Amino acid sequence: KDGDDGDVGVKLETRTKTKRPPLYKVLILNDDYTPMEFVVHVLERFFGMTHAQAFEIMLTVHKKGIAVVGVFSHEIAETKVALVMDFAQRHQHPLQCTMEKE
Ligand code: TYC
Repeated sequence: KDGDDGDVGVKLETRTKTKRPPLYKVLILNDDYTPMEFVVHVLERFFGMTHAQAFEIMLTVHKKGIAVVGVFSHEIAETKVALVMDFAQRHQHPLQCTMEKE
């Protein structure tokens, strides 16, 4: 006897946990040269903020040095960063925008 009775086990449970894709924070950094109005415009234009929201976040960045302006999938975050960096560069402002895994 080898202890193998030939019973074929049947898996009764299946995975119910669905893996969600990681999210990324998009951050705006302070600098000494980019005009406040330009940053407010960027936040309205690329992040759908109202003027009041945009002004508040801009002031937070101005005072604290950095702030999260949105949380997105990798592809959307990458696109936002590229659009903001391109827009700032075209207007010759040193504004920096980056992303980081949440
Ligand atoms: N510090 C800039 C100024 O005094 C304003 C500013 C705010 C720049 C936020 C960048 O992400 C920024 N003109």
